[in-house]
Amino acid sequence: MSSYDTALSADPEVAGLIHQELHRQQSTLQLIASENFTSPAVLAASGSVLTNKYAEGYPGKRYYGGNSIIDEVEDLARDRATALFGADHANVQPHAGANANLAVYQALLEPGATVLAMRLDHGGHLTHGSPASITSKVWRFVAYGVTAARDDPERPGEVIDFDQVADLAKREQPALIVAGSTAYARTIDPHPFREIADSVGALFMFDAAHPAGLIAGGAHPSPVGVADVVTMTTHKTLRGPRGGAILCGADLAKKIDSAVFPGLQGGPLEHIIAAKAVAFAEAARPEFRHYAADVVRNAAALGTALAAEGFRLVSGGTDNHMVLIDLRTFDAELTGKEAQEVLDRAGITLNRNTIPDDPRSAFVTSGLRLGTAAETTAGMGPAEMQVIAGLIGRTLRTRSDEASVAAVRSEVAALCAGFSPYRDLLS
Ligand code: DSN
Repeated sequence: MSSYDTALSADPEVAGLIHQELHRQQSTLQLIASENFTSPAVLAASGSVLTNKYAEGYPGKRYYGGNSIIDEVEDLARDRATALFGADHANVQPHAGANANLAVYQALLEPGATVLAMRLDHGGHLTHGSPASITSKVWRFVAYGVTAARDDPERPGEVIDFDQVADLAKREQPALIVAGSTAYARTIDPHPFREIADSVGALFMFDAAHPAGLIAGGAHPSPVGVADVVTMTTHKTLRGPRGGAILCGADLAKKIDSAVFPGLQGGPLEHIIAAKAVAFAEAARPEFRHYAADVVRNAAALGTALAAEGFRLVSGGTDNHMVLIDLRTFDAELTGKEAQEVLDRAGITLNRNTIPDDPRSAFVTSGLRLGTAAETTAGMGPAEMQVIAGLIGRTLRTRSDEASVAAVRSEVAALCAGFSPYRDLLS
């Protein structure tokens, strides 16, 4: 029995659930684009005694005693983050990417200020001004989107419409322009955003929640030094614990720090900050560069294989860790909701997603979003991506036949058995 199991045996109910989830993660395919498998070192730091400590404030300026070691932990995380990304300043306290974004808005904007950000149904995030988010109640968001889809394999469209960004910026005079997305399979070049922001005197925030690991690993261009502020999550392609971080120049450091604490959050999660430090160090290693390149290569292979199954790739392909597919070319009747549910029964975990100008609601959708960050960590390569695309096609073609879906589930389990990121935790 591992020490992990020994400790958990004190609560068999929770232990049982954790084991069930561990088994699910290991025996089914994890293709949610925002998920990954952290290293055992990240898991260990997340489950450490650092969770016991109250540390409101920042290193050297805490409201509670006993923080000399905690200060070293947080300094280490900040130093590793700034070294990894080449930034002047890092705030590693945001509990999530959403908190990081809110803190930046709070630091840089007066209530009611205008912000230009990506449309939710074209790939933007809830905190980019969704009517359901507090962001839209405090600030005035104006949305830009992607260009129309084109029937031209050379220029398929559905890429960020920079003409529209420039026109809206000129007309609306935003205080802040936000780049970044949760469902956009192409590289986001920060430079055109910078030029447009400068042309209207706006600040520029790059939300790198999804590509942070690809940026750290050199597979995508870095917005650090181009944008005024970069926000990110630490748990997606960056492969750290669930959480967020903010990078900025020395000029904005004080404003950003004050906006995170005391502006938005209370006591920082120092166990998670330690785990972020572990992840930043892991991402600085040469092997992480290979990992980032492999994630992109696997997404390209998955996209090509899915297109061969009859799915339309939104924007015609992918440059990053995700593939966004339009189900309607495969089967006009099939919704994202139904596809997600039947694929779940087949052991293929992914999420339904709206596609640009989706005629169906965000709850039903015409698309699926898939990502390769987790299964690349598990060791899968282009050959497995080909197999996965075939299993997805077969499941959806035979979706009314539960025996066929069950057969796929067995094949998925057999495939996953060869790629177990947590073999030691199971033993
Ligand atoms: N839930 C995240 C994602 O899946 O992209 C965004 O918050």
